[in-house]
Amino acid sequence: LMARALIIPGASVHWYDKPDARNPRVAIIMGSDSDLPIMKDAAEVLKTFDVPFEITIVSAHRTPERMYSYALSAKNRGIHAIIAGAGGAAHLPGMVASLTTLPVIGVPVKTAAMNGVDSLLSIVQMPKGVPVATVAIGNAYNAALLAIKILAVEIPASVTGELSQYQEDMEQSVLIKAEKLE
Ligand code: RP5
Repeated sequence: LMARALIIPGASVHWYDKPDARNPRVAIIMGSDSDLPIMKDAAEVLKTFDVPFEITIVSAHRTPERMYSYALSAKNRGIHAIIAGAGGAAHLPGMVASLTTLPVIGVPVKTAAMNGVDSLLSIVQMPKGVPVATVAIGNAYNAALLAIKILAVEIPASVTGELSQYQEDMEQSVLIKAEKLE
């Protein structure tokens, strides 16, 4: 059962390079469709940088077998990094990390009960030996940027170039604000 349901129409696959046109490089997964309003930020960033990705729902608790097969097959399918978002007892990123050698970036999704602190602690407090790179609560945006940085180690300079430009633009926007205050 290796369904790859794509839940954002038109955002399923984006490519930066013709030979890789059919190969998503980043996987965005989440425990529930209720995580989508947060996780779509990651999809938007990947689209902006023209990085091919897939996005779907994989629940550690509700679809454990799907999580298993998804995590075990991700590397062979050409995925380079997995962004996993979950809320509450957020076991998806850690469980996926335990099943693959790919880097996993965890996104703690904000919850009603504890504002996402439960999600953050569930994701960040991994045991020694099973790392998950955890971003701030709700910051799927940063998860995608980190995934792009991982990819940029070995993919065409076009993406690396765009990253440098992104960082320069960010610096300039702060410097302009600082100048206005002086
Ligand atoms: C987690 O439980 C999901 O990642 C989601 O953040 C949370 C609530 O899920 P729903 O009850 O909205 O499906 O597994």
